Amino acid sequence: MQSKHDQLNQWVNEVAALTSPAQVHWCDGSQAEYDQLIRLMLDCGDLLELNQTTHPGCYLHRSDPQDVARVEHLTFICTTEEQDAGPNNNWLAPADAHRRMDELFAGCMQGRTMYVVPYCMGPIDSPLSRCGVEITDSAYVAANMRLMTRMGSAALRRIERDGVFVKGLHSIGELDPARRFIMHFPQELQIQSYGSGYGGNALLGKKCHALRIASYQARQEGWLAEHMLIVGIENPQGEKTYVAAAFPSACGKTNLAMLIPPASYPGWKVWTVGDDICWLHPGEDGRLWAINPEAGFFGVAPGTSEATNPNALAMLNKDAIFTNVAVTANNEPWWEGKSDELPVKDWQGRDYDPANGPAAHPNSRFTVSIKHCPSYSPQAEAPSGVPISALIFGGRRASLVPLVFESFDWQHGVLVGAAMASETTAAATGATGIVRRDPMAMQPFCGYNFADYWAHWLGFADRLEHLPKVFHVNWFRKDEQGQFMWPGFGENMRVLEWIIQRCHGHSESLHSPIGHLPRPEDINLEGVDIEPSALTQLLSVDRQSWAAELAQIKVHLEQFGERLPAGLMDQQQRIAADLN
Ligand code: SAT
Ligand code: MN
Repeated sequence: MQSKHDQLNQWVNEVAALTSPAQVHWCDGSQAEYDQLIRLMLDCGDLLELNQTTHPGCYLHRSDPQDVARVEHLTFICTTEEQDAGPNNNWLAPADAHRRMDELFAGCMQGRTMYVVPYCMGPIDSPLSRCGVEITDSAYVAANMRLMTRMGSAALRRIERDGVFVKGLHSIGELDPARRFIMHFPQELQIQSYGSGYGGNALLGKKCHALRIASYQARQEGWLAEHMLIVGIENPQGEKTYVAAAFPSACGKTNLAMLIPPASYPGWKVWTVGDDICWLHPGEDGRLWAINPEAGFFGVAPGTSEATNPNALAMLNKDAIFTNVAVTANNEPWWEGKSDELPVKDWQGRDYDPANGPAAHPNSRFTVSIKHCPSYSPQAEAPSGVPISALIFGGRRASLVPLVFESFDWQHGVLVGAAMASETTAAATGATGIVRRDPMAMQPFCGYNFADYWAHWLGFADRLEHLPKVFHVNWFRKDEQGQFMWPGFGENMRVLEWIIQRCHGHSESLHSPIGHLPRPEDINLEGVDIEPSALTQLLSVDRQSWAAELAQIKVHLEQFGERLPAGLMDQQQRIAADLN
């Protein structure tokens, strides 16, 4: 097959000439094709069948043990000018990167099938959506792309109509960490990824396209591509308020996206529009409108349970691909925190032995269509998206950062996002639990210089008549005994309620140098077991520690030198002065 798009055909031919596959398959996105991909992977052992009675259509993939997370040190932004990539990215000159990648790709698909995967990020007929084509030699990637994106014929028709598309070339290569690179060429709308089959490195529609390339495009075109979940929160009167929230990887975005309000919130409901990526566009009405470019979830499995996220558990009983989870004697998927039962095989297929560490890899994942989610919002298909009333930033901070605060205005809100920090997690290779700055949860994903990115954010103040309010939350405060002070999960509804009230202009707050905080009595504690003293602590601002934090924020901002927009340092100085 060929397309009606000459440039696409030509590129596919060039890639085939470079990589020498045994055959080329253009994906149409049909169920029959998906079934065929699954059959193929079952036959070669890339997939294992899970219990088809309790989990019909569910399969397990065990990845190479050296290929289980994103590799930030091997991920590059290749712009002509190094300064355009900024201190926040690894950089290579485009010509050097191409030379290196061409060497790796030469002949790498011999004996393999080359899949041509057209996909659309966003509702297929939304003007806000963008398309791409991923060429890959991995059936696992092709199958996961069908769950994660609008993949196949409809996307190809749109590409033929639009003309433009992002070119993504991927090969698992030898799965050798020493021969692994994830390269982005934003000026060429191109991605090249070699040597990894893992989600964020290999499903190129996700972080590579929908964040790194899209953030670059968004700056040129006047919108934002963000690492945010999107939810609609419905009150008992049936009014829905949409919010988008940015948290680093593996910090609970999926859980918040499908939250079930506690029993003391009758009539409230949370609708899931997206759990990871959000494209924000200024609307003609002066509000900010959001679409979820994805069509599925690539969620962290460990910790997902009936208590923490019943909606997620309910959607994982059919048609899901699990990666690096453990299995029970009954051949069901299992991970730490799921149940008291013990697994029989760990994520590497060994007999389970606690001496080998966790049974499921800490970054084990599930892939499933968003439509399987019980709280799925049909607005996820709305071509114009949903109007956003609040943007929420959050990180994992064991100390210092209050449960919730609100910024004074947009400029302050941008500083709050730019100053975000969080403990590292297993979603990327490297040490976990170390606090690092992760501005807007985009540290691994912004496709250009953060200084320019913040300037772009600040610019929305002049372009939007109705700016969303900006909040910061922290579900992860710990006490002296190392215990979480806030119950989190469904109980986060109590914080969302205050946020919504603030958006609708009817809630009190306390002024502090770092922002508006709720008074303890503004957070509804009915039906939850929290000591009032703990809440007071969660809502307090320790001036001395915050002064030290502001000093660190200054150092963080100074890295960006001349390019840093003045407004951010003004905000830093104002807060630092207020704290004294
Ligand atoms: O691996 S992904 O990048 O797709 C998930 C994440 O780390 O957020
Ligand atoms: Mn993510």
